[in-house]
Amino acid sequence: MSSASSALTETTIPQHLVRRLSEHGVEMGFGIVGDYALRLFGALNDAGLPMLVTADEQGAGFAADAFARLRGFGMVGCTYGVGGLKLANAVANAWAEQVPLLVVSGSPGVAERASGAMLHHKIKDFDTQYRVFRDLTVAQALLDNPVTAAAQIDHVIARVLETQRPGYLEIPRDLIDGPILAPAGPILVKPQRVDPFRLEAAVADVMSLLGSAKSAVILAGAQVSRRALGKSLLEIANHSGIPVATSSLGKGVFPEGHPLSLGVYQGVVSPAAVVDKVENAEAILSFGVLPTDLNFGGFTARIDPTLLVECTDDSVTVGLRTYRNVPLSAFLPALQEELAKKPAAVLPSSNPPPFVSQGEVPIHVERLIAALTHCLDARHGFIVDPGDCMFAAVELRVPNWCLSSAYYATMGYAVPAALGAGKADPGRRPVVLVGDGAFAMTGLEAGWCAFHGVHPIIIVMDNSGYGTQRPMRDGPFNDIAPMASERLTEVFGVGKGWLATTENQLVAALREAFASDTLAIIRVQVPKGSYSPALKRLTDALGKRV
Ligand SMILES: Cc1ncc(C[n+]2csc(CCOP(=O)(O)OP(=O)(O)O)c2C)c(N)n1
Ligand SMILES: [Mg+2]
Repeated sequence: MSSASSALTETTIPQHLVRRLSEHGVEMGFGIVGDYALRLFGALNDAGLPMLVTADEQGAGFAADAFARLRGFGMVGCTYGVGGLKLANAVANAWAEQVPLLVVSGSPGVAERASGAMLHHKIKDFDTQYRVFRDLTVAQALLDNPVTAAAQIDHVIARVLETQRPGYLEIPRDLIDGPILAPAGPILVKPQRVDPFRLEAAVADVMSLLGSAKSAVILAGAQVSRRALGKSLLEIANHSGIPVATSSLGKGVFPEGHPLSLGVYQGVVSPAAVVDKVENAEAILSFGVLPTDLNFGGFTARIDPTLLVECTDDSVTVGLRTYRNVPLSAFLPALQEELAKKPAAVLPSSNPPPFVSQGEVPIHVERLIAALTHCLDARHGFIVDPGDCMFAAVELRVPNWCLSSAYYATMGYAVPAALGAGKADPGRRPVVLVGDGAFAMTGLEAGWCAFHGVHPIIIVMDNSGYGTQRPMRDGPFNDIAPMASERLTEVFGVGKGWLATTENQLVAALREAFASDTLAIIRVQVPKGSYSPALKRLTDALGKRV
């Protein structure tokens, strides 16, 4: 049983769902309607949960995913079959990257199913979509019984929040308006298991390691933000003076303008100075880093396991000793408390060098990154798409949150994510860095952002195709149809676009776009064959392996 109280109130499935979502900070969903979902979307809207339409279901999924990354929970809705399966890739991304995203699909009514008729959008049988989502989500329910519907909703939401993985609800359209009984109290989300004795021992072990090590470094990962531990991390760094690198997926969990920030550590992908600092430290505190190939630069990271403290969602391992049932969520605050007993460190100061245009010269990838770094401040959040943009962003300092599909690496995440991010954190304007190939996939969602009052700055890095693939194996399959993406603002009838082919044009476009408050699309043409230093380092190291 996932509910705290046995008192019951009469409600409906959509009303109960809206109540549960609002209890967990979700006041809107994203999605595309259809006849199996019309009553559902209507009832959700009537109950106070607007469903924001996007150009495509995958875009709705990415928008809801970004909302969930920033708010701790998000919801996407769809119609049956044609809508649900288009969402599958976005939900796969949420599973892989541990995002608490709830999928709610309308579906044929219970009575319609009983007839076995060949209804539109049906695939093999009525449960095909359910079976697909069973593989992509942590908990699922077909709400075909009003007696159990509320308990099923509560169970799925509790599992999503406990595990930080997506969940799935399917609602037959003939059960939308009928009465159900639901518990009056809140959902019981099981706290993570913590062994207090092992927690104390793990903290003591790490304190003793830090006492003897001449140098230490923190590696922070996405789990820090999934478990809302950013403040604890900041306090630990501020007080101890230990420098912080993040993983690629964790970029932004520590402010990169902070004097202790080393930026991203990603094996050979990172600049040599960062690699030296991390790999030569005498103690490496890894907080919630998922051990993925991309996080570790194609597994080129060289970390001595005997110097590593690895803190995960359920254990702490110090060298060769593992403390089970010591989750990161308990360990970080406990370590923070222990460190606070020691005198505070004096922090160094950091000033990134200014960017000065070299005139009417072509723009190379690293110069784009240097120029962009200077535009970002506390008013912005950053979203980056896979491809060379993501590798290049290793050298970019983000002052706040950063969102990306940095493990599952699905192209086309960034533009639709701007909608969800802009809604989840209306105080910050999303700045998107995306490749021309990825923009071709989901760039139309930029118009939907503006339609819903979100006005990102979108920088399309146009390197004439699938640049990331070229150094590994080039061919006509890496060439794509050219697109004047900056002119889309004319098509949308909102915002402004720029084409920048020289550094002077880039500086002018960035200045105007950051000063404006409408949708901005800057297409930055870089010479074909211009790659980020990070991608060069990776392909040099891995070229023969791909
Ligand atoms: C949905 C999806 N399809 C295919 C890929 C494989 N892939 C990885 S990078 C890449 C090229 C990306 O092109 P672009 O967005 O222009 O960025 P660039 O590599 O040029 O920097 C491709 C096709 C992927 N990651 N995601
Ligand atoms: Mg490209």
